Amino acid sequence: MLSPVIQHALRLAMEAGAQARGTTSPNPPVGAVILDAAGQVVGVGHTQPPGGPHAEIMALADAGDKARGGTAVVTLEPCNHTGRTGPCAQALVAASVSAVYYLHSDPTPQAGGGATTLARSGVTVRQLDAPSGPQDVLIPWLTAASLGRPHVTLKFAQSLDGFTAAVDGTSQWITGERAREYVHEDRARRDAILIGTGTALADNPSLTARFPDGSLRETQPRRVVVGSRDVLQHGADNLGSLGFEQYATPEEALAELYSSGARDVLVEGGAGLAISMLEMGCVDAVQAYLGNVILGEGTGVLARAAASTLATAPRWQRTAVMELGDDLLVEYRKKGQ
Ligand code: AOF
Ligand code: ZN
Repeated sequence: MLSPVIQHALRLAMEAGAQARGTTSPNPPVGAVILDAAGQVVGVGHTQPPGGPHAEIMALADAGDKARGGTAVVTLEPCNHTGRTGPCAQALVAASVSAVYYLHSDPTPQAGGGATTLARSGVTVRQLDAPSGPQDVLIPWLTAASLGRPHVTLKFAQSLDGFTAAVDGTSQWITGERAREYVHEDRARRDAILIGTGTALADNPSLTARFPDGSLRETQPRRVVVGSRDVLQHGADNLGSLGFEQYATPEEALAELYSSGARDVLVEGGAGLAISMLEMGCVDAVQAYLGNVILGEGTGVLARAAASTLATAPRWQRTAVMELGDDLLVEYRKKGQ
């Protein structure tokens, strides 16, 4: 059993990592905590934007001399390489830390192996059990690292009875204010937002992450349109305000996004792009917003069947339920991932 001190430090490290979401790609949003020899928290840090210090370096700087003989608790195995920054494993050894606990192994061939380096230097090293759930913000980066494409979350809003638009085509206000505010908070943490050309033309969205007063949040995702129609010429002019990228197919979009550093992307529809991503097997997580309205008839979330019969339809693993005013956000993850 994990001591309550380490458990508490892990929770703090995960919270620190969560603060870095949306600012670190292609690097992971890692969190680190340093405990002194008596088990007191003396340093906390998270990954800085690419090229900046890693989480351990921030936490060690925060701890200063108090790290000597202490313990580091990190959400990712400390790196073992000199990339844009130096190896964290060496920095922990140099600071005379005597134990390191980490949550996930670093799967990248360049940076992995820090645990072995630490152990060889006489540091006690132990991998912690991963608590799965929304608080584990490294999951998208880990998925992307193992698949060689960005982690994809499919987001949609639907009525209580499962429609994403009413019979007259109105779809914008299925959920209420609190849910919409959360969407913007969530957009700011993603590397990119993807929509199809149909949605770009129908909704003329700006795809920005805003505060309730309409002002822009500090970090903005890349705005991506998938499809070959010229959306600006046909009226999607709100996209023009902050600029956007366009790719002809979902495959091309994911490949280009990954190679240019995106690891965590959100697909916001419409029905055609959503089903394409599902059919490609590229949807890793689903965010279903459930609005407090009943429509009876209307448009479905997906443009065609995703499964023809229930018996063989893949089941998803629920990871979170959130109450947002009168609406719900339910999150699911692909099973076995
Ligand atoms: C850590 N702590 O906080 C992060 C790590 O180019 P660099 O030097 O910034 O290295 C990037 C790689 O380091 C990245 O791909 C991942 O494997 C690891 N990220 N490692 O020890 C951190 N962000
Ligand atoms: Zn590092």
